[in-house]
Amino acid sequence: EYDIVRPKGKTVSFHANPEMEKHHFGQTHPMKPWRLTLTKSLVTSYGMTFAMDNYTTRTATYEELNSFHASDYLDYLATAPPEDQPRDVDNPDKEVKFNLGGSDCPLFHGLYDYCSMSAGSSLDAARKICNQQSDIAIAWGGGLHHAKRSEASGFCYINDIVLGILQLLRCYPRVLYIDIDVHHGDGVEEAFFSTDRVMTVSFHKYQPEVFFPGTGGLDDNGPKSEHNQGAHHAINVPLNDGITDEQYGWLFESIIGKTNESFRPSVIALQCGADSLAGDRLGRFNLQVQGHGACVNFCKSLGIPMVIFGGGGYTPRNVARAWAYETAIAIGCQSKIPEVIPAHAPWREHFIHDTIFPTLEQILGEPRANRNTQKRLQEIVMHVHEQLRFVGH
Ligand code: V1S
Ligand code: CA
Ligand code: ZN
Repeated sequence: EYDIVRPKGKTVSFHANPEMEKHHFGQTHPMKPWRLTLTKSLVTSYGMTFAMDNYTTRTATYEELNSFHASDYLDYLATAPPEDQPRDVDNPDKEVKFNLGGSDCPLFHGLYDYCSMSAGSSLDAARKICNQQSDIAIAWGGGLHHAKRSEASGFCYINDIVLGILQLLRCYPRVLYIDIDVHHGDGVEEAFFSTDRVMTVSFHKYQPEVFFPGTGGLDDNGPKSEHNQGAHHAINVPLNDGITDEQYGWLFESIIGKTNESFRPSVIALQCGADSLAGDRLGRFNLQVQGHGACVNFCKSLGIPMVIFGGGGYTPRNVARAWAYETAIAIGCQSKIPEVIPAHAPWREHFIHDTIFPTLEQILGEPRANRNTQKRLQEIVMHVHEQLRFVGH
């Protein structure tokens, strides 16, 4: 019976920890960890769990987090009092130094556990790829691409992607990092800025001073010195509001196809932030579930082992739709999933918001005006292809 659902060859593993989903950033904060519960509920309702290896992940250890993050930062993260408790009079400057406790990165209850679970799922996924027990390993609870060595940023405290890639580098010579979150993957780019073993490619909305984090211009391609091994190994694809599935798909295939030929990665790390979907609370793009999923499908078609991470995504029902659809792509059953979300799906009422017959591939949100001209997109592809002339193995 398994053979009907599970296509030949590919083993997919799904890494999650239901405890992570119970944490709260605060009532008005856009990041809602329960979107992971909603995602898992759809995945289960469609019967996809039977076609994957499912793991409840452990928390990452202090030593594992320490392979990227500084000890003083981790120590403070582990002991900082939650916001509603008396302030730490001994450490007045630390919250400022580490960017903890503001509105973007609040000190909520159980923060350290939440971070260790997110990192644990990404590390477990990377290890399954390393020991070749999995061809595609999925960690929707990861993808927190803004965290720095000693600083929280943009809802991210621990950079689980950097930890996962460091793990992959122990077993594979070259890692291609691809980031389709609407924000620039600055933390991952910075961590691997000086190495030619990791190539980072981020697609994002770019409008410095207006849109977070303000970095990731077309000309930011790694260290300027040719003597630095990381030169030309950062690719940035700065976009404007309202990009469509068609334009994004063309860009993605032109850029990732060529990057794959030049860099010849041994493994792919794909951050699938769902805030690039239409109707996102923070995002500005017009991507539909199909267009977002097409990026996953294209990466899968390259036939290289892959770790898939989550990331941003602030309209929970759409995040769950996209990540359930992309789980189906990983398994290879996207054309077999029934159109209407199963009536028995727990949380189905969240999807009734759109229509009484909700589907995964719903038209999402009101479209925004498209500010991306074909001429500009062609210029971007030309620039990237020029960069890739310097990259070769
Ligand atoms: N855009 C945006 C945005 N919205 C918020 C926010 C809103 C309400 C709250 F209660 C708390 C925060 N913060 C921001 C951005 C950060 C976006 C992070 C995206 C993360 C990711 O999807 O890439 C990966 C998980 N922060 C800012 O724009 C910074 C400010 C400059 C303006 C907003 N204020 C609240 C903080 C400072
Ligand atoms: Ca991005
Ligand atoms: Zn984002």
